[in-house]
Amino acid sequence: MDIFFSGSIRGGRDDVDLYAALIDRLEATDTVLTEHVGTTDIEAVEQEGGLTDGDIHEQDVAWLEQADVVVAEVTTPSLGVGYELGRAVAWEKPVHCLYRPESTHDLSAMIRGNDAVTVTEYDSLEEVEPELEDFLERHR
Ligand code: 6K6
Repeated sequence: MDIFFSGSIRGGRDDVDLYAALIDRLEATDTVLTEHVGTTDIEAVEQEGGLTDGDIHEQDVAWLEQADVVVAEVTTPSLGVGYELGRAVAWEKPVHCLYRPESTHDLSAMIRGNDAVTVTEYDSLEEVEPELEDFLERHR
């Protein structure tokens, strides 16, 4: 199954290690189309890659369209993540958002209030794994 993993890039990289761990977990059983979201030195990769913002948008929307499901870590607020989630919902893709309530960021009502989105609150990867597995199995 193809998974679009969504996580903050220009919105802030505080959670990059967690994104990498979540992507590793998802890749144990499935294909993550957006592995770069968990890359620590993404700014350097971004500069070396020479991609324009237009290229990035075009590629990500194509991967989003290809994906069977979307998993998003939404604790660090990001315009790009919000945009991707809106498009995924419009395409009726299954969307699972992961949010850590201990954070200083409140989750947007546009995510928590959306019946088309599953939101799981958690503190650690170990805690969220069973719900993530259940979500993947339900949409396989
Ligand atoms: C090239 C190689 C590594 O990084 C790059 C360039 N940057 C991006 N590459 C791919 N996807 C990106 C890039 N910047 C943002 N995104 C997409 O937007 C990802 O799918 C993320 O889920 C989301 C993050 O949005 P912002 O607003 O936090 O940047």
